[in-house]
Amino acid sequence: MARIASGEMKERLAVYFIMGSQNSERPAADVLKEALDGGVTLFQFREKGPGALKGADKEELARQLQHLCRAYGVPFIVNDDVELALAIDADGVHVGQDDEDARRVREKIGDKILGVSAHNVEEAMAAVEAGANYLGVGPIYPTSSKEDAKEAQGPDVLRRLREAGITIPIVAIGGITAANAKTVVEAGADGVSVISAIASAPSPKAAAAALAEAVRAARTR
Ligand code: 3NM
Repeated sequence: MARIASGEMKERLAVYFIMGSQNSERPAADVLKEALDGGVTLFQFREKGPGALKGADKEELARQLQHLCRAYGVPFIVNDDVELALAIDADGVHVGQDDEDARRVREKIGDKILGVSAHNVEEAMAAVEAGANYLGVGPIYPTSSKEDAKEAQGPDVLRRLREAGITIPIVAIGGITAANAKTVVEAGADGVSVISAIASAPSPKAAAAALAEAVRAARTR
């Protein structure tokens, strides 16, 4: 796989859905299928927190969700598990600041997509140096989907990163909904990353479509 071009990455980040089995009472594959029907452009398998699957069960669910993503032509990213990503030939890996070092991950995954969580200019610059294809920046708004989330930063953090000269693709995360998606894209994000706005929605399909429309409208302004 050739390393993804920045422009293509920005397009792919429009509606970035993140989910693990712990994020919905419903089967993860059902939720993901509906979300893909609604227009999700990138997916991250994040099997983390209380009740998360491990070992063979985790790999089995990963393969099932990856199969779905492939059917829709949507890249499949694995959160913080390089071995799993390599075992199933995922399209990429996402790591946070407390996970495996981004530079080491880049060495292991070659040209696969590398996403890194960054909370400030210093972390963002280090991630770019390490070879990140995109940055996940958050939490922008309060979130209840991540136990150890930092304090919400507001959309201004996106503006600060852009003003500091960070040009690589950025996806905003944390408490994002169709109602505030426009604000974060206008502040400098290329797209939005969500768990609950889709996984907890009565209709994941309608929720994904609403997010896609909000991002599209904000981008063309
Ligand atoms: N990472 P929701 S916030 C997985 O700030 C994750 O890095 C965050 O879930 C960060 O869309 C978060 O339900 C949870 O708020 C996002």
